[in-house]
Amino acid sequence: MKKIMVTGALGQIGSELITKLQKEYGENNVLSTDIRKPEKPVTGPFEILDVTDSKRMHGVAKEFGADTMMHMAALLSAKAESNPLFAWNLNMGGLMNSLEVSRELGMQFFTPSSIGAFGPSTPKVDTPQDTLQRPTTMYGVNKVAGELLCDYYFTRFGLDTRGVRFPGLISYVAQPGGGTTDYAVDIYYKALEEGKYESFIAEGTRMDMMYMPDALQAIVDLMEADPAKLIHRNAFNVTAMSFEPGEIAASIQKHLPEFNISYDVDPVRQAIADSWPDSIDPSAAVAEWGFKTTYDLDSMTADMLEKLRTKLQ
Ligand code: AKB
Repeated sequence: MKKIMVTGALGQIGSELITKLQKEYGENNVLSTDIRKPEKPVTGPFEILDVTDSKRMHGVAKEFGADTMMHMAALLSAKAESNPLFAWNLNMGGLMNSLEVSRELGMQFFTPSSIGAFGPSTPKVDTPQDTLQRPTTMYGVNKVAGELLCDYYFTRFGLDTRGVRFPGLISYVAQPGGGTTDYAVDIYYKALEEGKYESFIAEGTRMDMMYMPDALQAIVDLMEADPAKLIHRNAFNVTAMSFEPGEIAASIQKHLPEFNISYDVDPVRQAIADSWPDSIDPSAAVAEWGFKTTYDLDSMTADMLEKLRTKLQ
């Protein structure tokens, strides 16, 4: 049975990932770590950990007997743009430490990259797995450097590194913080709470998205995949859908006909979105480890609204 250590366990992905991993591998085999104290008790073991503290990271991983590292702690795109130096130190320092600790302790390793690793000169539609990557954001620079570092640790040290390029992730459990795709989560809350939403992303701006259950399954499937079949190891394009704000609004209107969307575009987040692909091609992930999704826009909307209704009661 795996013994998995998760950094950033209280974040948007981390908080659902630990529940999924506990179901798959057992509650006591998943160690949650985060720089923050949990607001409510978490199930399973938990340790406070600042990922820039490599000594403590090593100690915590060793004491737990971890054989797998899932490094999720990172600053997202919009936040990184407002504090680029801090983003570099956290995103790159945290990644370097978690790779090093994994190398020292012989662990399997996962970290997510992002559609943010692409830039304005990348082909915008059906963005291929292997293509031009000249991002114009600090987050994107971090993600490209991170993809290369993970490849380096595999080829140089034989570390079993694996990873995906996530699109915007949508979930009802934990809110994202500081991302460009966050509008696609906010919109569901506001639809139920206020019946309207003012989007900071302009009409017509397409980005890739995925519902959280599909994202979590993708992590488990990639980590369990036969290494002999992996031509790529890190930074697999994965996506479930591509839409623009008007289309998600229309999907919500099928359940809440009175709902309406208006626009007050944030220039910083819009510029980031404009530099990212409209849609990426996940065929390498499909071919090499059987990547698949179960939710499209309408089935995700139905589930989000149902789950959020209960949550907001
Ligand atoms: C963000 O918007 O920064 C993230 C991402 C696509 O990596 N959700």
